[in-house]
Amino acid sequence: MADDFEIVASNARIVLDSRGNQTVECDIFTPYSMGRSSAPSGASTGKTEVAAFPKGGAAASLEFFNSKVRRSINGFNALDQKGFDALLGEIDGTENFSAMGGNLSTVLSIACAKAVANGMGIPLYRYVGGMGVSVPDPLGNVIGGGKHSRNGTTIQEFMVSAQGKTFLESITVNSLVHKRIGEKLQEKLKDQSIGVGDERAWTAPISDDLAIDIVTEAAKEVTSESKVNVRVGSDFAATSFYNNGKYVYRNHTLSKDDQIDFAVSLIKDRGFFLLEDPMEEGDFDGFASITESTGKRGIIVGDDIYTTKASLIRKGIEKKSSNAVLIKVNQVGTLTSTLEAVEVARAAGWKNVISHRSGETTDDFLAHLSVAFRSSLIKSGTIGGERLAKLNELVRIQEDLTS
Ligand code: 2PG
Ligand code: MG
Repeated sequence: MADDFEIVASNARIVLDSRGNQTVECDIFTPYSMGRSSAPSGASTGKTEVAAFPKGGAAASLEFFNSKVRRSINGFNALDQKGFDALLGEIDGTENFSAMGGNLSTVLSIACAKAVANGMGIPLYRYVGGMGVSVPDPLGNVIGGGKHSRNGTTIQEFMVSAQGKTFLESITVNSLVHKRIGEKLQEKLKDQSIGVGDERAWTAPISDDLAIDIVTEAAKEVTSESKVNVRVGSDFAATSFYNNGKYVYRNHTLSKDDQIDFAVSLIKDRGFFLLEDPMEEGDFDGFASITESTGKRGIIVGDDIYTTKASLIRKGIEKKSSNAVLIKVNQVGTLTSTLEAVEVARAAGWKNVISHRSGETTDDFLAHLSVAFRSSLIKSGTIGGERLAKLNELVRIQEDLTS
């Protein structure tokens, strides 16, 4: 059996992501199968996440692959995913994949798993997740700004999550809300410019308060028209506007305590169901205050604060900083480390929310991992080919699981 899954060849190349930036793609071959994966990249990155590329960018990663990786992984048994991921760490030789870059380690790790799943003739979600799998709800970005656009809200993302009977119904309703918001912005701003950001959320030079009004209004209207409940959430990406102990918004500035009150009020007074990174990434205690005050009413998700690292998630569990974790494979660089993060969170009773990056490719591995990890939600935009690559694959996976 092992021989059937021996790595007999591998290949890497540079391709473009949805922002038009270079990224890496990799193919791994076993005697009877192939796995291919390409890597996304973030713009609002956490301080502790592995860097996507070494100095020199995607070209330096490719050079590293050709000189150091290709020969070293030849002959390795791809069935041993843990061993393969450990080998990648050894070849890299640094603590955090800074020699090859987290994007190269990620695509090698995922391509290895895909090669095995393809060789076994089973979907990736089944190979990684076994029998206990489930389809998440979609979480789609509808209005945004921060580091994902040039002239949008201070808060990075306002998101919606419809609870349809099927995944298809949910993403259809999410996209109806996206459309409705576009109409509302047009109406309000008349001839001022409206655009879309990196994740295809609307961007406009409006205050965060106005964005909150528009998104909650649109969600309410679409809920009553479609009879599908639409929930509203937000990724503050608060580190990106934290300066000298203060949270600096477009038109005003908040102290740490005021920021906590503002975040809590979104859940308690404005009906938000989810907040991601409401405080800057080092503030485990500020996160904990929000989580305590909102209790069971809110999903408080940590992204930049944990960067998918089991050790930081453990710290968050100890401090009761949140009740959910955002999962991004290329923040840690391997499938094995990502699985560890998911397991640590699950053991504490936390939810996991799997996430795209702002710069995406059309690789759909995220859809499969969301099912394998039994994620509560998958954050992957509402429209746009690179986002729909994941969402439409989940329509197919649900069909597969229910037929
Ligand atoms: C985030 C992500 C995805 P980026 O902050 O959650 O929306 O952004 O990929 O730029 O880190
Ligand atoms: Mg985030």
